[in-house]
Amino acid sequence: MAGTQEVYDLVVRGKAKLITAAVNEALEDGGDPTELLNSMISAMDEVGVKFKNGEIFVPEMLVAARAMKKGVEVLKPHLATGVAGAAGKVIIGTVAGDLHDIGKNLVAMMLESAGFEVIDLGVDVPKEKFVETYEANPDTKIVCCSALLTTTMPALKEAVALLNESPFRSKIKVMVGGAPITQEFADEIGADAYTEDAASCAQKAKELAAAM
Ligand code: B12
Repeated sequence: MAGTQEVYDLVVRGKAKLITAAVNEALEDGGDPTELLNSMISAMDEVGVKFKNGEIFVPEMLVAARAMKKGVEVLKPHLATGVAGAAGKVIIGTVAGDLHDIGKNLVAMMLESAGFEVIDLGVDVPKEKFVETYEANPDTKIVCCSALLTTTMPALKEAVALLNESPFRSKIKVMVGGAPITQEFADEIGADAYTEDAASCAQKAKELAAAM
């Protein structure tokens, strides 16, 4: 679809000013919101490859991220389906030292769409903050931690360890994710669940919450 390709290109080129109109147009032309979202995710993959190959640098990654965020804002109402808050409360954040939030934001958006009330702690979240936020919201069912850098995988491990030591551990489920995370790592650090993407995270969260 032409609109999907255009949206992809605008993210890769970091054209935040043009993307709102392009996404709106693609939707008006009957474009599928999920397909448009997936094209933006693939665009970020291309940006990552270009960065790795030294073709672009941090500022270009940043403008691509901004463009994606703008595009996602337009898509958000088209992806939401569930009744807000009905499925329970989720705390989410990107771990200490890590500033990547696009994936975490998508997970938060999908969880909201699945009917969860999401408390989003943002990026660079100290491990204690996850615990304090639970203590202030003891009706929370799931805590989600995201890490995008191999160098912040230890911070993810520490955050999960602190949650695992907490007196309320049996009352919550801990989910982890992010590009470098694997099922094996999730098992090793004692998380309850890992999924590869935002849609499967929301699905898994629903299953976990229903079984609690
Ligand atoms: C955009 C970007 C940035 C932006 C971030 C802007 C923002 N607001 O997020 C900026 C410019 C700030 C940035 C900075 C850096 N970045 Co960067 N960045 C990226 C890039 C291109 C895209 C990330 C992204 O948004 N992907 C799209 C989203 C949708 O995917 P995702 O995050 O993986 O999320 C999905 C899943 O993982 C999952 N998920 C995510 N969280 C969770 C949580 C749970 C609970 C679950 C279940 C699932 C889940 O669901 C999501 C949706 O499906 C990646 C390359 C890549 N392909 O990942 C590099 C990349 C992650 N960055 C990298 C690097 C090296 C850096 C810097 C160190 C660069 C530097 N020299 O300064 C800094 C570090 C800053 C810091 N302290 O965090 C490397 C990491 C390498 C490594 N092995 O760790 C990558 C892989 C690029 C590369 N190929 O080299 N970056």
